[in-house]
Amino acid sequence: MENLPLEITSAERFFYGDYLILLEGAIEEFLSCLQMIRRYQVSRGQRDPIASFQARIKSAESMRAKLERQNLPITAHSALQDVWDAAGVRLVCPFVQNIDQTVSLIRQIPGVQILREKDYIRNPKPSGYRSYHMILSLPLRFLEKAPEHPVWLEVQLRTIAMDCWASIEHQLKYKQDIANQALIVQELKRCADEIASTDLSLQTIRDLIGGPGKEGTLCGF
Ligand code: 0O2
Repeated sequence: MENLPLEITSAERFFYGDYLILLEGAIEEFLSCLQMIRRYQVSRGQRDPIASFQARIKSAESMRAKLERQNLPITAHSALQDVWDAAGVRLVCPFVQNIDQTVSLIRQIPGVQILREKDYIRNPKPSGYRSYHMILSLPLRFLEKAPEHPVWLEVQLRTIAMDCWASIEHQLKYKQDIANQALIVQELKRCADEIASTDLSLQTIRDLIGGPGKEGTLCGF
């Protein structure tokens, strides 16, 4: 995933064509809404539940490979309608509890439509991967009329520690020619479990320290 501004090459412009602006719009709408939520939370004396974020348009190469794997037409239309992560935002939170808080804030965004949620924190993947995934869409205010189909956005939420593990594991996945694959996979899983345990300890320390930062609502006057 890339930091803003979005990194878009001629390959993505060619593949997504007229749909590219909708994907960019979906990311911008979500992030601008989220930025206001964060500012609002902080203005009310709440702690900011988000440490950092990244956004990306899935590369044309990666999207083509995914469509092919799923036996779907290799078209921009299918990329938007059948695969829902052409636009993606990753939110990185300091503490595990911030993830639940942010999910509930996202659910309250006016006009948000949630297609699917996957909780890989309470149900980690066999690799040890932990994250909370949401597929959602928001009204695109810059359009004169709503598009024929929703423009889906994948939001991944994880802690700083989970993000650290996922980034390193993602890099290592590309090294297919290494010996002892089974041992490496087992060790990575062990690291993920240890990180999860550390996350719980950090949350406990945060709770012991206390202070402001209870769960927020968007309109909780
Ligand atoms: P990228 O570069 O992040 O776009 P599918 O998308 O087909 O794999 P599904 O069920 O639609 O399957 O999506 P899933 O499994 O909920 O989430 C897929 C995304 O989650 C991946 O996107 C990764 O970003 C992340 N992810 C899932 N499992 C792992 C894992 O074991 N390790 C790491 N590091 N990341 C994981 P992409 O498309 O693979 O890549």
